[in-house]
Amino acid sequence: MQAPEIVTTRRAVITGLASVAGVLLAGCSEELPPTYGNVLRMGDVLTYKAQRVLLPRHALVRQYAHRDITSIPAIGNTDPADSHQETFSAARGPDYERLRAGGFADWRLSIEGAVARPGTYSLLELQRFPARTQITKHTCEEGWSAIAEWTGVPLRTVLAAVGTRPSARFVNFYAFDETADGIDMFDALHPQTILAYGMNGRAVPIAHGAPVRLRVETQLGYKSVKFLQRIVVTEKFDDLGKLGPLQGGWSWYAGI
Ligand SMILES: Nc1nc2c(c(=O)[nH]1)N[C@H]1C(S)=C(S)[C@@H](COP(=O)(O)O)O[C@H]1N2
Ligand SMILES: [Mo]
Repeated sequence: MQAPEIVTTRRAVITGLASVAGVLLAGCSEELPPTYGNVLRMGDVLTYKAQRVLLPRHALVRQYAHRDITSIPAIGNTDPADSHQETFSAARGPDYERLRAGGFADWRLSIEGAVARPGTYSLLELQRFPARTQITKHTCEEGWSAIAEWTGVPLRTVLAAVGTRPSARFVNFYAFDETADGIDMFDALHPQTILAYGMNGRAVPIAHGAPVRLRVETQLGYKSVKFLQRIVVTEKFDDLGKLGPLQGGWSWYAGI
């Protein structure tokens, strides 16, 4: 019985935050992601409401200067419309091709699930939110790293706009290729977790995830899903089946 112990440990750490204790989930072992957490993984069991209280606890990852920017390879899928690529989606690849041909004017990011106001956002609508620009190091699980500048809207701004339900615990991201991945509320509300539409001062290039990609600066590269199509907020853990990392042998939590 590992889960109750985890909950006890985490509860001890946040002693004094009575309002947080009230929204801790108890006895939810089958809903926990398969990471054998320590206190840093408290996002796995804490709800949106609890994370709002804990927001000041977020430590920022290192940010770099313009002179530190390096070249960055395009890795994994580099064009969701290309049927020869390993993660090509017959269902969504042709949609991507059509949207790209129109300069992504018709692209809409759908945000649904445990939110009060599910809906869709155009690129322009995302760009109307206050933007954040950060120069960060991308670390790929294959062993390389690179520094680039990313501009976008903090995910937490968008989550606030759609009205994430207090009980929500995870945010899952679906791409135009056969890729999906998820993060807990702790990383979703991290100030450096952004929906990026700009890279090194220009629009995100196709190979790097156009028109909008996720940047999760606290985790390894594969969690930063490119070519975003849909975001689903959930109360329960979802391994995302064959689209997700686990069935391919990767960790769900890939903290750096
Ligand atoms: N949709 C999608 N997102 C993805 C991938 C992918 O193949 N498809 N590859 C991941 C991996 S393993 C890495 S290292 C980064 C690479 O981002 P880059 O191409 O901008 O360097 O994107 C991640 N996001
Ligand atoms: Mo990667």
